[in-house]
Amino acid sequence: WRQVFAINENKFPDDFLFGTATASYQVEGAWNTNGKGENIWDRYTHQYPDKILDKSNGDVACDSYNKLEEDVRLLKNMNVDFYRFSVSWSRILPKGFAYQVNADGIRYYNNLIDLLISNGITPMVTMFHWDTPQNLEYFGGFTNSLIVNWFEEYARILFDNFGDRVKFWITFNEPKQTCAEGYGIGTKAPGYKLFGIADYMCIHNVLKSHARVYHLYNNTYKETQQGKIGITNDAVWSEPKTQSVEDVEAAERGLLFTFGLYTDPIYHYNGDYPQVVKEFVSARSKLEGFSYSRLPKFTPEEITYIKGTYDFFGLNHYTTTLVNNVDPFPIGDPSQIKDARIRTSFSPSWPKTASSWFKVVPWGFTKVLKWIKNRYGDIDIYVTENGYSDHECLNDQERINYYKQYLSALLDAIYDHKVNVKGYAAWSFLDNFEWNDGYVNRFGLYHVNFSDPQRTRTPKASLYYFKNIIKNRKLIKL
Ligand code: GBH
Repeated sequence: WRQVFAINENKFPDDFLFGTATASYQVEGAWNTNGKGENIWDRYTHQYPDKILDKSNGDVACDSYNKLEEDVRLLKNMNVDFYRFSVSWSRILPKGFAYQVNADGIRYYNNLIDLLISNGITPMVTMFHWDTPQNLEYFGGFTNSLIVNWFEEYARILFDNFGDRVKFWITFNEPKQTCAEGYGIGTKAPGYKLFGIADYMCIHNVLKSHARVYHLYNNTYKETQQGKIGITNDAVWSEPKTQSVEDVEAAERGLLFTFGLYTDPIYHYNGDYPQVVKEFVSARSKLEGFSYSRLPKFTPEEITYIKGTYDFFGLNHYTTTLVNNVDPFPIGDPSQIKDARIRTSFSPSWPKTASSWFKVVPWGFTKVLKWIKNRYGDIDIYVTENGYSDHECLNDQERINYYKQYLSALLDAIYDHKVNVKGYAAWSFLDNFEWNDGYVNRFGLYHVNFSDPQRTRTPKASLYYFKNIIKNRKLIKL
């Protein structure tokens, strides 16, 4: 017999990149000035303020639109290698369509990109972080398959204007939220509730849109612009609640429904949705009286077209749930949870955060990274978001503790399991508009005072901690 020791290495690889991330609606503000058009988050927060914990919105947010020089100075002060931000589609195309380009939007992102580069910071640009132009939503948004063309037109404008300097593109941030929360359970904009139906329509079109833009870049821009393009998905690690065969299978199925549904068509060597997802949705649809599966089918050509459309794997990771198997739910309204036949819960022993969905489970991070490598092979992974939520506070020792534990778990994945993690972005650079949680729950390394018209930024204790890790390229492990 022999005991296996973890390697316990504490240094990040020499070429490892550190960054921090934000998203347009959460930080920019300037929602209706200088030519920007309305998007679905403008509409949703104005129409249903009650859906936001403090009835707030992103009208001003961190006012990053007007504080570009200051923000880049703060980023420079952090020593980050890259800054991940998203472009507001309706700031570039106020009507959603390409017939009207807002010159001020182009100017704004040009300035941001130039300023980052002149400060030695690499821009990593997300094309879409949930803020669909309202005009497109009138016609179904991501449930309309024509969005594949609309998104391609938008992407072309981004490549034409910014691709000479942007070498790192992410088409979509977390399609799961756009689809399952936007059109399924309806807790995010546009707030429609047709779970198990519209969410599947949406993911079908997101995947096609992503693939279209990957091919556009690959065929038309890559040779001259020499960048990388991918997509970011978020994984909640699914841990079996018990070691019973049923629960072990349910946990794997849970991961395939909440993550593999979005990632298999792109990264799996067979392409297409996971087999178990296709089977469970189809069987349940039949029981409900559908003559076809609620999960749309890809043609063989589409499977091939979508498969392999990545230069890297973008991963957002925050937390873990316990998953157990459940008997078939009684027939009623369809839902993805009923399709999956799972129930999720948290262990009472897991430390809480300010967000109800979020407990601290560092080992889940190692497991999810291992799972990706096992299922999809040795792909370069960029962690495009990871971070901790608390309430307003400057001496944020719990956030420091979170980063220490999760970055340790990441090093374990690199050294103990040879997972190719190439970079890591802390969420978030600034306290910002945290969607349904408004300004109540905070993720920032810099505190932002939202009652101050200046939106003053102040470093938190965690900023100094993170900055030190970047400087030393190593971690004092627990
Ligand atoms: C990320 O999503 C987002 O990309 C980012 O914009 C956001 O600020 C950050 O997380 C922090 O939330 O309340 O039970 O309906 C992370 C994944 C999954 C977080 C679903 C919130 C809501 C679950 N998210 N979730 S619930």
